Formats: sequence, structure tokens, C-alpha cells
Amino acid sequence: MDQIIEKLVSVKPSERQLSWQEMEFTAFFHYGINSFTDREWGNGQESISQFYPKDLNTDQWCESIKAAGIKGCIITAKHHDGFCLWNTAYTNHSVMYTPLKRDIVAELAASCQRYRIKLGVYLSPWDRHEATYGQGKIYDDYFCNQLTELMTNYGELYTVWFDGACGEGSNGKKQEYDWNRYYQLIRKLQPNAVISVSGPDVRWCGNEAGDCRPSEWSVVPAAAFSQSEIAKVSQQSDDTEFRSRKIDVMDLDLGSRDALRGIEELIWYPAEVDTSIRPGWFYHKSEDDKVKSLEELQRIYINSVGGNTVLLLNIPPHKDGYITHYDRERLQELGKFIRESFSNNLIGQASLKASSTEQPFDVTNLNDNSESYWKAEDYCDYCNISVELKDNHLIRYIVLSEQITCSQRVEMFTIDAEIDGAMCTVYNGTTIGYKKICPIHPVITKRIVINFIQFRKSPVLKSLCLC
Ligand code: FUL
Repeated sequence: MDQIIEKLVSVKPSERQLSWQEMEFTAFFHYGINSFTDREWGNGQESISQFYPKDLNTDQWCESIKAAGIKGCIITAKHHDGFCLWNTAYTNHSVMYTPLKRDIVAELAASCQRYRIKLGVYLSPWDRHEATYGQGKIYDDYFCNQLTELMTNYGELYTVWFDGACGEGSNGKKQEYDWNRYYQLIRKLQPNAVISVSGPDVRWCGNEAGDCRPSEWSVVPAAAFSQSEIAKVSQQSDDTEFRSRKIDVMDLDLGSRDALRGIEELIWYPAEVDTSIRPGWFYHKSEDDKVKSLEELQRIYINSVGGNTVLLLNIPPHKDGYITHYDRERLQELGKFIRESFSNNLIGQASLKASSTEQPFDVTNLNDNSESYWKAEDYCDYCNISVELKDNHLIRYIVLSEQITCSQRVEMFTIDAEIDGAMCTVYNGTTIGYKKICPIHPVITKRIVINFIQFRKSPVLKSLCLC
């Protein structure tokens, strides 16, 4: 038994996965020819002379997402229609051949620097315009040349986001992507960037509706995420049903002990939740009144950022090159909600006791900003942390973070609070991982106990917030 547990906890994140996870909340910008044609998927035959945004302002994009506390953004440098938003030497199907004649990736990279936001790129391998698509190595050369431009001319990138869609090109042929070649190139040119979704570092959570699993594990079987398995779940046609589809219950358990029993190769493969603030990924005027409500965004934020995943929220710029006030207001409201809900951590005024502890332990060990952590003794059966506040306080959220450099360990926990002199269970939880936000029915209390009921080897907690 111990041998199996040792194997599970030996699976740990890479440096690049850790830095990515710490970003917590990121943005997608879907922008391109579809913003002008009012479509979701272009066919590659669009006339690019219509691409003429009148008020392109990437500073405003950054300012808009900064208001929500977003720390990084990904631009669709090329979507399936093949139109390139940067100054590429390898095709005329780019912004430089439109009336705009400006390199949008370069402008966004400069804005990101000004706003201290990290930059990532989405580059669709599926290209419905490029004539060499479907012809094997010659297209891979084209794709790698494009990757090289993006990886060398725009500063440090935090992610390269690959979609798994693989349809037919303009000549009716499909391409077999040389993924390993793409990955090696990225590792060479941008070693700190995670390769997401159709890549080895970040796993797609399985839907575009903003949901994740109640127990989201970062330690999963390698075989379930081979390229062919990833391709099966990728979107292969443009449909609204796919965008609102929930996670299939069959996919729910990826990493429990049962699910991992007997599995040879395990990997650290954390999940990302990607969803759009509007029904579509690209901007459509008809959806101005369909921006997700604040309540819906709060729910998505709590479930995803607070459910051991990174949230990738798409905010599609208007065709004229700016984020509309509909989306901006929602981002501001969401930012206010996040600041007000989570920045006042009461743990600083508390005293803590742990039923089992490996190293000397005081309250500063569990402050969000500290480098230290609490670790229970290995292979204890049960352990808890009790928190005693000086006075009664209203508590709405309890936020727990595991020290994931020691893997993901907690399988089951409960939270008790003292209410009218008696301890009552206010939350039943399973996994924690990088961050678990536990929304509780608001209570006024002085005393909270976190009970660790089932875990791998021992719980290792990086932080504990009472808000
Ligand atoms: C999907 C694409 O087909 C959509 O258009 C969008 O880019 C989304 C993020 O990924 O698979």
C-alpha cells in the first residue's frame, strides 16, 4: 500500500507548470477575420481587405482585464481560417496585407509589458487557407516557421495554446500534425512556456461551459491523454451545442486512488477551464446583451480558480478593436467581487493548533505570502488544524491551498465551525490541490477546525484563508 502511495505523491509539477498555476486567472482574446464576418469559424477564403478596425487599442484590452485581476492573456495569433495577426514572412494572408498594416501581436506584447500582464499565443495547427496544409512535412515546416517567429519576436511567452481540431484544408486534405517537432521547437525557444491542451503541460477540463469536476486531480494516467485521446474530445465542427455542453459524468473521475490503481505511468497534468464571457468565442453584435451575468461569472470563478484549475476567460474584442463596455463593466464587477471576498484574510489574527505536525508551526506558516507550510506526520490516520480567532467574525469562504511541490495529496476533508457553542460541519470536501475555495453558509464564529480524513501520505498545506 505504502509503495502505491509513494508512487502517487512522487508525481509533481514542473517549474513551468507551477508558474502557470500561480497565475490563477487568465484571459483569451479571440480576434481576427471572424470578428468582421460575424462567424465563429472562417473557411480561409475570406477577403482580408475587410479587416480594418477603426479603433484598435490593445492597451484598452489590457486595462479591461486588469480590472478583474487577470494576470495573463492569450491571443488567437492564427485561428482555423489561417489569417495571421502578426507580421509573418511566410504568407500574405496576414494583417500586414490589410488596410490596417499593423502587427497586432506586437502591439499586444507592448501593452502587456506596460500593464504587467503575461502573454501567450494560440496558433491553430488546422489552417483552412494555407495551400500546403495536408501535405505533410512541407506544412509542418510552414507551421514551425510561424512558431519560430512568434517564439522569437515577441518577448517571453507563458503559454502556447494548441487546439486539437484537425479538419480538411483548402485542398480537401487533412494534415497529420508532427506534434513532437512542434513541442521540441517550443521547448528550445521558450523553455518556460507551458504547452496547453493539445500539449504536455496543461489539460483541457473537458467542456467550454465553465465547469470543472468536483474533485479535480492534477495527477492522472498518462495514457488517457495521449495525442489520439486528446483528438477524440476536441471540437471537430463549429457548433453552439459543443460550447454549452457540460462535462460528461463518465469523465468525472480522473485521479482517485481507484482510477489510478494499476496504472503504470502517471503524469502531473493540471486542468484549465476555458469559457467565453459571451456565447461565442468571437465578437458578435447580436450577443451584446448575452454577456454572462456577474452571478454566473462568480460561480465560474469560485468553481475553477477555487477548484484546482486555472480559469481562461475569453473576452472577444469588438471588430473595431476594443472591448465593449458590456464586457468591461462585468470584468470590473468581477474584480471588485474577488478583491472584496478574498483579500481580507483573518488568519493573521488567529492562533492555530495542529493535531499532528512535523515541524514547528505557527500562524505565519499558513499565510498566503509565506514560503513555509504545514506538514502533518507521514502516515498518520487523521489530523486536523484548529483555528481560534480573537473575536467572533463573519466568515463566508475558507480557502485552502496544498503545497503542490509535494504533489496533490488530500482526498477528503471537512470543515467544522463553532456555532452557538457547538461544533457543526459547514463543509464536506474532497480534493484541494493548488487552491480550494469553500463557500460556506455565512457564519459568525471564533473557531474553525479543518479535519483531514483521507489523504496520500500526509497533508501538506501552503495556506489557509478565512474570509
Ligand atoms: C475550439 C475552437 O474550435 C474554437 O473556435 C475556440 O478557438 C476554442 C477556444 O477552441 O476548439
